[in-house]
Amino acid sequence: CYEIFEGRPRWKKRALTFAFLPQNKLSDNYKKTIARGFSKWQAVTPLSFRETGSYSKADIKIGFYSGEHGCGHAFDGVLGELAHAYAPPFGWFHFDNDENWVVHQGDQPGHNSKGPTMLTAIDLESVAIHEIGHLLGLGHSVDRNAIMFPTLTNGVRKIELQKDDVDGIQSLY
Ligand code: TQI
Ligand code: ZN
Repeated sequence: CYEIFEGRPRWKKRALTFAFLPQNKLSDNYKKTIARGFSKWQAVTPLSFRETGSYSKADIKIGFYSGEHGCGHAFDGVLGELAHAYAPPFGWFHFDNDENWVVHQGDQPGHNSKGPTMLTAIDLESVAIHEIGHLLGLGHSVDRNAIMFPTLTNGVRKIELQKDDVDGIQSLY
């Protein structure tokens, strides 16, 4: 079953904006993949998500960082922590830049920024959808199939919201 954060934090408005850290200069593939994650949650809630070019004004700020990056929670290099996101109303959405991120285009895994195929590939879309759940106020689920389950099976993409995720988010919004 799903869990919501203590105190039931949630967004008080329905139209939310997100923006990518300009210095990251992310490719369109990365941006589209993360945007697709937002649209999955948008489809099952009254919330709407729109990309804005104004990073400073965006409700949700998305960035890729290595190690210490000023949010009080350092990244740890390859594997371990992959990403983290804060409960409402923070909107901090951080990815560990040291991971071997993989973006799928259609059925094919796209190439990644790090090159060597020895590194464990981490599916950007799977992680993004999970983190957006946190951004919206969901904690972890004990339902193994749920997007909000706290483990990703190696190499398995998990990009469809399950009933448990939908029940969880609909209890909040
Ligand atoms: N990052 C952790 C996570 O998002 C951070 C975290 C730990 C956390 N405990 C939390 C966030 C409690 C909110 C509330 O779960 S992670 C997965 C997994 C991670 C893990 O990098 O370990 C995914 C990020 F385990 F589900 F696969 C994304 Cl999908
Ligand atoms: Zn999590």
